[in-house]
Amino acid sequence: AAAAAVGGGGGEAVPEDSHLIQGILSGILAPYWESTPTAEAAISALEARFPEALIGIDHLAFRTFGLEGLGISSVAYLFTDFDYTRRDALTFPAKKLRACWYAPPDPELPRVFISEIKVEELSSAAQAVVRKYAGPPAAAALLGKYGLTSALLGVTPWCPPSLEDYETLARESEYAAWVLVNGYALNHTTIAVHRLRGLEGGIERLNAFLQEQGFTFNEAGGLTKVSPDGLLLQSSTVADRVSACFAGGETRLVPGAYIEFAERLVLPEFSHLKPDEVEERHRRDGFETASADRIFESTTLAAKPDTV
Ligand code: OOG
Ligand code: NI
Repeated sequence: AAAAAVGGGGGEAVPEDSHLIQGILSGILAPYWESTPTAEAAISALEARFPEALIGIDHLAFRTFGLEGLGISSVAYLFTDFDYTRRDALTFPAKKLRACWYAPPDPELPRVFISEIKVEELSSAAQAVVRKYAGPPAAAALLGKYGLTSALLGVTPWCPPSLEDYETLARESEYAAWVLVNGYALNHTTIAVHRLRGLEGGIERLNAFLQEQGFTFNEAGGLTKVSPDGLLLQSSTVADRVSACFAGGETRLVPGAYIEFAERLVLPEFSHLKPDEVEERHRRDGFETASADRIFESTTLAAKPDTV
């Protein structure tokens, strides 16, 4: 499917020096399209509705355990190696999370949002579960080093957990439980709504279109999350539930990945530009903590049986 494309917007050719990172990202996306039917279906619906549009990815997001060797840096190195720039740090005290986003070296590549759970702030029972699968520091460093390789292969770097351990984590942090069963799998991909040629009415119209098609959105904090400056608008589906195999041979449906939509409006200083003069750099960049806080709940909502 065209959904395999990683591409940014604009429809320009992919620069030569992006070839390898584009290939790696396509590889990381492959298991995501495979295990997230809602994402694949949303892309298909958009392609059918906007046949002339080149569907671009605004950002990709990963989740990690914030332990030495396994945290944000165990994903970030791939991007900084390919000239991404580390940008703002965001914190989510109630969820015990921190995150950082990385800007691409050219607008054809997606931004990257990487978060980690502050393991040392969890209860001792939950910490013991995380440390059991991460192993002692040297082992954890090895798992972290090959974390993205495991993402390419569609496996977790650690052994399948026991159902009991999974439930211990899930009771305390849905995020931690998500990382335990999903590992370095892509958490979500985000469609750049502002690049959808032919869309009138922006993200609100897009949400309505997808809701009419039967897609279920994360309505925590409202259907569309709007930044205080009014220039970054985001929405997301409730995560798909995926079948996870546990150490004792049990299988359960657990929250997997989801798809997000982001519309970046033109910054006031560039409002004089004609629509065809507007480039990605003229639009609101970055992320918004309050919105992100609710977008994290796209997987939490999938953990509730009544949303199946
Ligand atoms: C990340 C949630 C935040 C955004 O764009 O602000 C986010 C996650 O669920 O891991 O995606
Ligand atoms: Ni996101």
